[in-house]
Amino acid sequence: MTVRVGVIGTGTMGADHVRRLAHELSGVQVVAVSDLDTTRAAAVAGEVHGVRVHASALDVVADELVDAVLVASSGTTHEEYVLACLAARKPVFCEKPLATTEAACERVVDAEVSLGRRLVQVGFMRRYDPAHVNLAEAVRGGTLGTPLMVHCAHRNASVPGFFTGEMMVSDSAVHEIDVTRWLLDDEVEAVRVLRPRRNSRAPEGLPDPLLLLLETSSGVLVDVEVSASVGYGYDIRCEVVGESGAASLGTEGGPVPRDWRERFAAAYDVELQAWIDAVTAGTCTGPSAWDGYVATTVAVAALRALDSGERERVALRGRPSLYDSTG
Ligand code: ISE
Repeated sequence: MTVRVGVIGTGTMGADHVRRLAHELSGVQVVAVSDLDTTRAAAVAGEVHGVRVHASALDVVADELVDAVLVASSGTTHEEYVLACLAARKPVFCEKPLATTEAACERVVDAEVSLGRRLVQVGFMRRYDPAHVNLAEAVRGGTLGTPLMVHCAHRNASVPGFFTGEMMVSDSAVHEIDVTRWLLDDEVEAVRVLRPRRNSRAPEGLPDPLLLLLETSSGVLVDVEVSASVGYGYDIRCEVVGESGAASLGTEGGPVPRDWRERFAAAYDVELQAWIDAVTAGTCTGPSAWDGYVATTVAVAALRALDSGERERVALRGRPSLYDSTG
């Protein structure tokens, strides 16, 4: 079977995913795209044989030739498009964040729960990155002993003009929030955000860098440096310190990639192939709408902490049984 995919949003990530689906992966065909910028959508469609350009995202969802949808539009539009996919009973891969508010994420979770089966996979690609997978195996294998602390760095060489302080948390640190939960099989209970001296290379008004301190339910402390203007490249680090050992991604000291597309190219391939294979098999695996809801809830608490300068608690609702097995 070939899964016929419609892609909503043909900006940087969407265009990258169209090329990946069309040229790198198997069992899949891109058949439709849409973007607010129709010229951009037409340009991306023109690179692949047989892709229709729709005037609106909802037309992609409704297209009877589309079996499954990939949402890569801006975060504030995700809720509407994912809900439309659920209403149409179509599997949907949604780039992170699932949605930008807790309430929006909850509406997606509620809609999926009322269908009684998972259809949503969220794009937390680090769970598929070989270096992160090795680190997770080291943690789960027990050789490090009980985890005590995690040290993370998330450094961007530079960010586009529209990048805001809020995005430092909801677009960038949200990856470390998800990685923390996944690596440790633990939840974040509270968060603080500190502001070191500002990087003089940072765009006007951007609180860059930031230091997040996450506290998990079992008492692990996770520090996350988020930098937006380091200049030298895209540098992602993570070290888990346990009672009897420490392990890291093992990428430190190697060549520094330009950006996340280069750093996580292999992860995106594995992630989207896993999605296609699951759609083909009639299942849904990987990071769920629940994972998307939790990550956004922690990110929102971090934004409160950025504003208040205080320790902010994370309040999660009860997890529906649909999400009992983790991705
Ligand atoms: C971007 O939106 C991403 O998702 C990248 O993975 C992240 O590293 C970057 O900081 C974000 O802006």
